[in-house]
Amino acid sequence: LSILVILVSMFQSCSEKVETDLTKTAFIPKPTTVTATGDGYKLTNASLIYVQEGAEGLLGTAEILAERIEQLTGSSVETKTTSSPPSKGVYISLADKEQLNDQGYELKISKNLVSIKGADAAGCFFAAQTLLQTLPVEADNTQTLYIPTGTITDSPEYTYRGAMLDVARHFFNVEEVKQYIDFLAMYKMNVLHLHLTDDQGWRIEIKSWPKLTEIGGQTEVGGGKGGFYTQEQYKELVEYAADRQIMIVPEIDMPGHTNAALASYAELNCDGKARELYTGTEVGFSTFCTDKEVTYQFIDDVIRELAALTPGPYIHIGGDESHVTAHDDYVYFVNKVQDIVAKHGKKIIGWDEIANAKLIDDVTVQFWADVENTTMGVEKGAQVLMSPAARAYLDMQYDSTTHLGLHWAGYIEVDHGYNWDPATLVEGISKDNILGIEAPLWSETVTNIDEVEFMVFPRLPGYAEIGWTAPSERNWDEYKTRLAKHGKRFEALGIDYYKSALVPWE
Ligand code: TNX
Repeated sequence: LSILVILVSMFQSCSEKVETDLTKTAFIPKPTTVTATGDGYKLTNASLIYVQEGAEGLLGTAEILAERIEQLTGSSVETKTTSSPPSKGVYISLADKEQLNDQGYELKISKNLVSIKGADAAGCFFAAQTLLQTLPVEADNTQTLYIPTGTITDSPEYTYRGAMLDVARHFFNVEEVKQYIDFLAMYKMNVLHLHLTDDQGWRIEIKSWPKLTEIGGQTEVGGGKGGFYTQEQYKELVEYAADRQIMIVPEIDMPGHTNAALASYAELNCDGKARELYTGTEVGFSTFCTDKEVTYQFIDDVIRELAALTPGPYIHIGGDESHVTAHDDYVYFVNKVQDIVAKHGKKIIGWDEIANAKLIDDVTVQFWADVENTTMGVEKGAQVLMSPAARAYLDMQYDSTTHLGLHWAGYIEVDHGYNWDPATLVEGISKDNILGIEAPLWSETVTNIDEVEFMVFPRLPGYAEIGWTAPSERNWDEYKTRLAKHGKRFEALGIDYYKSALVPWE
């Protein structure tokens, strides 16, 4: 009998995957500190996830965590509030004020208890994402899963860590945008910038100007049928994102990139004639009429309705590539639009060209191409959002063989996308000037979520790490070994990624 017991226990220890060194986990973004204590927390003990009483706002995080653990273990996980810290299970609570940096957390995994302490709700959610990265990507229900014990303390380098999705050139529906939000959430990104309007399409319902979507929403690049979000659908996206600690920054691009609006309403054109819908990929040929009063009535209505749908502080006014707007008209226009946005209680973000205008307080200039514009913006008191096209554009091809994407700003292999520091990239722009980082995905060549995945993965985790982890803690040779371990994660999630030869995929 004792031989049988020994055999059975040997068999069990083989089938149980016991990794007890927390420092071996391939976290992306890399946390500030990780200390291992060499033991294992049995995941099936996570049958209860507790949330500190009075902090019910954390229940959403508990539920997202519970769902994932249920998928892995096959057994159900209950979430509930408690007035005192439990001795077993998972416990999510808020740290005392000033104990942790904003969005920061402490994650303590001991033999019986996993404790998440966040500086705020965002910190708790990010800690849960870290915890999820300690779990295997797939498991069959017979396995006993252990989480290596230890402590992680963590907080981000930049408060704003985002990605943009261009839903104007090609339309992406609510389900697809939710998938994009999930991608950001996995890597602790906290902003989704939606490029809602362009020459090829107007994608957000504006009740006071219904033809924007009735006409302007009806097509896309290549002549497909386009689409738009009703205000109800848009609210659903805002909420889905907020549950994952992501704010949506909506963009109405103007005065250029406006053909879809100019096709919908004749009066927005200087000659009073409606334009034809446009399904090509040229840029810089359209402009609102900057000296007509109706233009500003229109913008006031659009911004009013959009501000009402936007709990976050920002509205993006575009402002790029207005090649057919005279310089003085452009400056006059951007000045007026800033006042309209401010009147509706929102702060302004615009592409770096807007630095040519006067710039009111609290404006953020999004650096994409022009250093001179950007430094002029800083001199005028603006903050900078770093989206250098040659480093951070998700629509740039990886190399000359990439079947999607563009290369006007160069090729961006995975190492090139990762290997830069926002605070030292541009002379005259330092960390104090920088709000954060954003990786834009323009969609002239990208038509569906599989193609989105191919352009976004595996570069997105790198941009997330640039935004989160101090530059002194980052280097490509070490990063690529962690990224390599995420390939299986992508596969398990059905993500179609670019298998860069520079990454030693496992
Ligand atoms: C430039 S980046 C644009 C977009 C294009 C993109 C393609 C910027 C502010 N404007 O209109 O989609 O290049 O890479």
